[in-house]
Amino acid sequence: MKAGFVGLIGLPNSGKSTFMNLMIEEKVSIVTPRPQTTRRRVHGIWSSEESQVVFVDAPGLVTSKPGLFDFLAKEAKEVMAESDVLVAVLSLDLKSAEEAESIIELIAQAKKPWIAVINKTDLSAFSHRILILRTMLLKYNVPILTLSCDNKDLFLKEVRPQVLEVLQKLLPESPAPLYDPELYTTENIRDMVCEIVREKCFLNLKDEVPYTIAVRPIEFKEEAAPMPRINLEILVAKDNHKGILIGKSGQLLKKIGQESREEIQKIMGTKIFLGLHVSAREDWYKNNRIMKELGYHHEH
Ligand SMILES: Nc1nc2c(ncn2[C@@H]2O[C@H](COP(=O)(O)OP(=O)(O)OP(=O)(O)O)[C@@H](O)[C@H]2O)c(=O)[nH]1
Ligand SMILES: [Mg+2]
Repeated sequence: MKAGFVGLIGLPNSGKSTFMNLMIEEKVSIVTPRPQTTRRRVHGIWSSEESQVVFVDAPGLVTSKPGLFDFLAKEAKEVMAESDVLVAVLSLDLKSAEEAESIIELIAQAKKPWIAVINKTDLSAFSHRILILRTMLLKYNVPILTLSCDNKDLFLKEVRPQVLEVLQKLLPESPAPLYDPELYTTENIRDMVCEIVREKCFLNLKDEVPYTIAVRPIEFKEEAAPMPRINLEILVAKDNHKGILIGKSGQLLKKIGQESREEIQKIMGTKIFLGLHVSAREDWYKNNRIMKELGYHHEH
């Protein structure tokens, strides 16, 4: 059989997480309209009798800056190093052609089999860019798929089979699947729950506040009666962000809590108790201990 890791590499906001979720037909990676949503690599698994594709969703590539951004850049590069096949996720709403070119060059330099995905083709105002990107890719002689993640039904019916066919040709031979074919992710439930809350924070906030939000468990009792008991801490990096997140008479935090609970209940298949506690830790992303606790940490 064929099995391997397929790393999704691209600029922030190009649609990597949306693409992975659609490929495996499960929501594993959080998606928001903001760049730099994904912070850690997330595995999404697609299995059949003959093959297993382990998608590795990575943070968008950003120029290295200290702290959190430095972690994101390293994380994306590690994903490139560890993958068997790479997918360059390019989107039509990119800021400049140079940005796309630098991603393509970086991927080509990795000397691994790769394909290019040109995403967001539904944005018709940018249709002319399809040709620009195709021309840019010509010299690499790699498969190019133009697609949109906007129409789920069409994606599942037409796009997904094409992507899988192309990827299966590039995957290495393997004596057995890499993971239990029943699994669709290697993420654990705690991490998924924290990510859902971070997504709802991002979706409900404006300005720069959400970039510096992190969520971690305080209490996670799946066996509690009468229902699982989950208390989470939402870390903000500035004291004044706390009030913004909580909102007037707690309305915003309540809304974030309700939206999160609904989604968590769906994936856990049971009603839950969810408590959210906001605390300010000045510039937590510069604090190695907190970064490590949050899993934003590299061994080397
Ligand atoms: N119009 C349109 N929007 C899309 C498409 N694919 C993704 N999006 C939107 O683009 C935004 C970013 O999507 P994500 O999947 O979070 O992008 P990402 O590449 O994972 O971003 P980072 O995690 O920040 O690197 C979201 O608002 C998506 O709904 C598409 O094909 N068309
Ligand atoms: Mg993402």
